[in-house]
Amino acid sequence: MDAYETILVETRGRVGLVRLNRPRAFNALNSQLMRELTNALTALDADPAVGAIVITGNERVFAAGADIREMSTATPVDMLVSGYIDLFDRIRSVTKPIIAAVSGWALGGGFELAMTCDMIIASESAKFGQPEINLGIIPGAGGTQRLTRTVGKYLAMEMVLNDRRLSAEEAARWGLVNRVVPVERYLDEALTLAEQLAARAPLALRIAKEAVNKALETSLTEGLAYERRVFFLLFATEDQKEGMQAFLEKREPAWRGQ
Ligand code: CO8
Repeated sequence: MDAYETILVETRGRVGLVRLNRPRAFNALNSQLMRELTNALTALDADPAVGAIVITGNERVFAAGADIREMSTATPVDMLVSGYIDLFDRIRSVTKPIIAAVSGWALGGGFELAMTCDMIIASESAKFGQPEINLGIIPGAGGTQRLTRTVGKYLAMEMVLNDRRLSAEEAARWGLVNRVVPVERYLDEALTLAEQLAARAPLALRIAKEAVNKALETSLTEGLAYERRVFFLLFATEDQKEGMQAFLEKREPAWRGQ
């Protein structure tokens, strides 16, 4: 693994675990952290020994957003040339499932990071919000788009325009998180879910992620046609033969990712 200063990276079995680690700045996502995070995710995505990834912070904070200190004097050209927000597209292009394990604050870019992940496990203390309006800006890494697609126009308007924050329970009610668990268990819960995912047929898992994401980006007709094409494609894999044979022979399949 590369040496990182703002994140901690380890593998547990077939799960890659990335911890955001700027506790004194409430894990504010400065450009160094975003670069290190995307480099780590790219490396984990390329590692055949890893099947799924968990991103977490600490019990008190997932991430309190972009680093306001770093951003405060930026010009539009600085923001463009730095490629800072483009790094979110690299996270989005990771092929393996990513779970955000969120405890405490997930604000601004921190909430956007969690929403860029594929599933969210929240601790009872998790709090979600898009407070950018207080700084005279708006969300810039998907907050107006992913949030609205998930919770609909009216709540998104209140959160983005008026800094309405959601408790973990409210987030669960609005379909923003997969489940809420006690603070002592949120990371274990996310790791267990990631282990289950990592044990699944790798190519089907990858295509399943792509297909679900497609649903957010296309019309129903296009999405259904896409699903059918990739469904057919999986019949070219050894894992499809193995999965069905194992079912017929009443044994566990041995996936090869081929
Ligand atoms: N940036 C920089 N430093 C921060 C940030 C931040 N986002 N959040 C907290 N800190 C620092 C504080 O400055 C403070 O540092 P110091 O001790 O040196 O003064 C330390 O963390 C602790 O913060 P507080 O004293 O404020 O702690 P509280 O417990 O009173 O409050 C909060 C915690 C509620 C999290 C509070 O710190 C807060 O409101 N933070 C700002 C949240 C915010 O506005 N986030 C949005 C930022 S803008 C954004 O994300 C735009 C996204 C653009 C694209 C995405 C790119 C990643």
